[in-house]
Amino acid sequence: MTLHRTLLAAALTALLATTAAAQTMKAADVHPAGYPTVVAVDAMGKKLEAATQGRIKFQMFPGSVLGGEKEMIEQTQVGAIQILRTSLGPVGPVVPEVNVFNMPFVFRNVAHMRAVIDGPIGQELLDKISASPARLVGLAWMDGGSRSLYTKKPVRKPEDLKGQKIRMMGNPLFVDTMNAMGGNGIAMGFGEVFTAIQTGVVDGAENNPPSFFSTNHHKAGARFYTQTNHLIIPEILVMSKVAWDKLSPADQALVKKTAREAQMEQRALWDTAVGESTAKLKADGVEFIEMDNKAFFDATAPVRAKYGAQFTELMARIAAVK
Ligand code: BDP
Repeated sequence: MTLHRTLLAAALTALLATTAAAQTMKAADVHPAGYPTVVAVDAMGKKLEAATQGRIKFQMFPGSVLGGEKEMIEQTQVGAIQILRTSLGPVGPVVPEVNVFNMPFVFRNVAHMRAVIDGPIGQELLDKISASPARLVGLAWMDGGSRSLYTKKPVRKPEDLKGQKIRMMGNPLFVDTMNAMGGNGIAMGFGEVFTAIQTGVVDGAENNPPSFFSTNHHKAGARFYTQTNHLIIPEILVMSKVAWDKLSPADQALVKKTAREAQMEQRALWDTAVGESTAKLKADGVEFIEMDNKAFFDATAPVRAKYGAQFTELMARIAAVK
């Protein structure tokens, strides 16, 4: 009897140990299969599966099948999604400290943004996310390039945006940015923008070339792409704190290492995607309007003053990064 009990207890403990160690990680992205972020995170999943002999199983859910970005962030916070690739934009409302990267013209160009995210400031922000009450663990950065404005009517200066409704990501900072740029910012989920442009609910939106092209927003009627480069927002790979806490320290280190490799892999894929999507947009008849964006930079100074007041020191450090 006692022996039976002991054996049973041992068997139970062993069973519990394996259940605790085995994990299926659901990874999510608004972008479709083949998009640089999805390809890089998929590769990360394969590495995790191989390195753990299948103890960690990885399943990718691309194309917003698990919801819009705001909903996916919420699902990650509660542990229904384990790994999420998201723009940093909609993370701002849950971790306000990240808004320093979400400000208009905070980075001089994409190279500057990369130097910042690859360095100590980038790591500090990942750590701030992990330490915040948001129940997210910051794993790595990804590249979201530079966002510019696309509209049905040509825009060359802030005055041309008067009365135009422009879709922005869900964060009051972006609505303020568009209002300062001369238009009317409307917060809306990524998946609703095509119909909104087509039906005239909005007159345009803003994004980087790969997203502009992959969503076909030019086919919904946005034919003019004004090179404002007003937002250079890094994207981020986060893990649910719920899932993170279930990993052994060794697995946590493995997740961090493969995430960091995914960051660099995505960057190479990204540069190719920017070139290809730019060429395809042009071939489809989209007019790229090159102009001096200083008027938009100047117009957004009050937004940097308002949101940047809490980040003065950090912004000076960002500006000092070569
Ligand atoms: C894309 C980002 C994606 C955002 C989307 C948007 O990669 O994460 O959801 O913009 O505008 O560039 O919502």
